Amino acid sequence: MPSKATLLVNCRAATMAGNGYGLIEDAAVLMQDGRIHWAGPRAGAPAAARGAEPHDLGGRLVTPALIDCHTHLVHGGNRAREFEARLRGASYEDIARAGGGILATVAATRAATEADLLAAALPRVDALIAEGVATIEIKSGYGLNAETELKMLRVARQIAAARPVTVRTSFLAAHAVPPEYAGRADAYIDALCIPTLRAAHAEGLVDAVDGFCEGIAFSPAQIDRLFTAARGLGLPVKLHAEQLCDLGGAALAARHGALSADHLEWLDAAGVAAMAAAGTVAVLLPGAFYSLRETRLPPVAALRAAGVPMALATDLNPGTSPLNSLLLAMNMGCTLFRLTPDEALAGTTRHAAAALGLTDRGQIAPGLRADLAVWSVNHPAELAYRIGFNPLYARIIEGET
Ligand code: DI6
Ligand code: FE
Repeated sequence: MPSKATLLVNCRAATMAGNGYGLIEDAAVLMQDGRIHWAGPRAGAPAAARGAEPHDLGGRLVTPALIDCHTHLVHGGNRAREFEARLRGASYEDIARAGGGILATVAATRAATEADLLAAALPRVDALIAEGVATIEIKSGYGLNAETELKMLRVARQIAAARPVTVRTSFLAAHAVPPEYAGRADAYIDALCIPTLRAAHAEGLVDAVDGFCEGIAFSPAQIDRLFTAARGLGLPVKLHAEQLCDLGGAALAARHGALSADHLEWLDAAGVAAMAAAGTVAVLLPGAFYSLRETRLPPVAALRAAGVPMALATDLNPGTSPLNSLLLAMNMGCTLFRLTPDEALAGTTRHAAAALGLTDRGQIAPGLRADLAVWSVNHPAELAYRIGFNPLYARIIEGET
């Protein structure tokens, strides 16, 4: 039996369908069976709205629920001591080469049980939910052995059962070379990453495959082999590319039809063109830029001019982006990267959905999931404008308030 329809009224809607906010004054949104049935000016509501239960939003703003499309929020331990070391002058690469950095988190994550990892992750998830987030991407990549990579992905799946949130997983074993394979990155990709990917996929744990293509991590040739294996399994790919140097990672990702290339501070014109041609989303991560005190900006104007969709995410991780706020990522996207506030909101809704290959959310449009956020603000620019203030009033998940 179809559920009773609900009609949101006395609100403004930023639909994020098409360019800009898609702002509708005195809007109404008709929801039924977990989906958006219709949205538009209240005066134009269809006949079906008449029998719906009205829900008065008191003049508030309704947007698509937010999507954090790049996180590493399942991990053991933290790296506050590394934060201290960097403030004393050590660079991120110095620390990584000395066996700290990612490998410190690998040791802590290997030592943790599934229950430990879940208990540590849930408060991070809850903080995102409290900001109107309804979909979260979570990567593995702090295991670097089969047992721990699978453990991380199972915990990510458990989060979706424990909280009202959609979780999309990315397999990121190609994140760093573990001590067991020191100096043997090729062997690590072929003998560990690819077989572990097959095992994780067989368990239904993988929604996409990611990698870290950097001088301190994996070469384009190594990532190319991993991506070829991923596509052989029918899995989409995405890539950490051009964060610390330009290896042509984004162009490689685009050649594999990647959903996204992420970071991109060192992206060049050829990389922009390759992403535009492939429809690959640029995921910008101002939290990492800020934490590493980087100075080289991602080529936002060139991405915009080429029509490359830009998403924004927290990159929530214990090393380079201990940023547990997507609203703050939106503010940083504007202040640090010069995105406009409507680009920032598109970057955490419509384009974030595209970065995850999700076509059923990220806009207020008929047929899409009724995952919405209701904000106590007048204008959507306020979402990116304030720093350290959360105006969320309510989250609506599949039409349920
Ligand atoms: N890029 C990042 O920003 C994180 N991983 C990656 O590939 C950093 C991960 C860490 O330092 O723990
Ligand atoms: Fe990352």
